[in-house]
Amino acid sequence: MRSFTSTSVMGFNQSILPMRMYHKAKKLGAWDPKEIDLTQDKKDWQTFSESERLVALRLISLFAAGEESVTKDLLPLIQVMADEGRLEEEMYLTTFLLEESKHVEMMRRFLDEVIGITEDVSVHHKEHYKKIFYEYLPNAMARLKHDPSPAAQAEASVTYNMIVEGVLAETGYYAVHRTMEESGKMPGLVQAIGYLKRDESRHIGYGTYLLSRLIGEYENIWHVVNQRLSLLLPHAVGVVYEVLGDIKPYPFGIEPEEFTSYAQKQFDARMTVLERARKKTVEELYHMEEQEIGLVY
Ligand code: MN3
Ligand code: FE
Repeated sequence: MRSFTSTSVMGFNQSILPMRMYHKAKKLGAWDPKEIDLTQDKKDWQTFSESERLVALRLISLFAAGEESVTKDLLPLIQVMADEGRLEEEMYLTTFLLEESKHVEMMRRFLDEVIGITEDVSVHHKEHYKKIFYEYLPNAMARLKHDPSPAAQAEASVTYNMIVEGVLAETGYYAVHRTMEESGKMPGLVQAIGYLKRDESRHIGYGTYLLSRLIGEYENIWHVVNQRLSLLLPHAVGVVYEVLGDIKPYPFGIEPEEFTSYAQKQFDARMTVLERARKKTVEELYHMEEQEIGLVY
């Protein structure tokens, strides 16, 4: 029988973490990629050296397809939550999908208006990047359409939230900070990345919550999470070398090792949170605090 949360005696479960994140997202996710001023970025681009241009173009082409991937691939997870009757999670995930759309919109603006590309820039996607974005991510998310099991959900969320968002996107944002923000270049890009980081902090927070909940509810999930992580982590680290490895001297005075160790640090922080989930009750996991999942915004 069809039933409605909004007309039930209880109404929404306002106290669970995804519902609190839904309210946050409505307020904090309200920025418009169209309003970011890219005039100075365009001028700065003209002053970049060949190697600086190459690394910036690679970064943006990885970001653009990465944001497009997460926009394309999220729907099966939303469907699973809807099918499980988790209305509060579904409501949060609608903000998540809108935000990914805005991220890919923003990245295409850089390619069009700042760099002015005249060719298909997917030539910058190399072996490790392709493994993740052409294969592991779309396959793990598409699997949910016919297999919504807890193990499949965990595998999807590890790939999407922990590796793609938690390690790759975060490391990419850090790269923009180290190359552009610290040298006072590309203020539009820096401003946009500031917004992206806030949105992404909620997305990763949701993944941390989902995985914690699955780990707490089902015996075998911890093992699934660990296996998936060890499969993907080397590819995530490999992407750093694909961006920087062959450009000598390294542009903007940066070294790849700084970024691989940053990626590792991000990863360790997420693992600490997930490990804690094993000792918590399911009730506690539904009501985790924002700070516990590393949510800043
Ligand atoms: Mn994003
Ligand atoms: Fe995201």
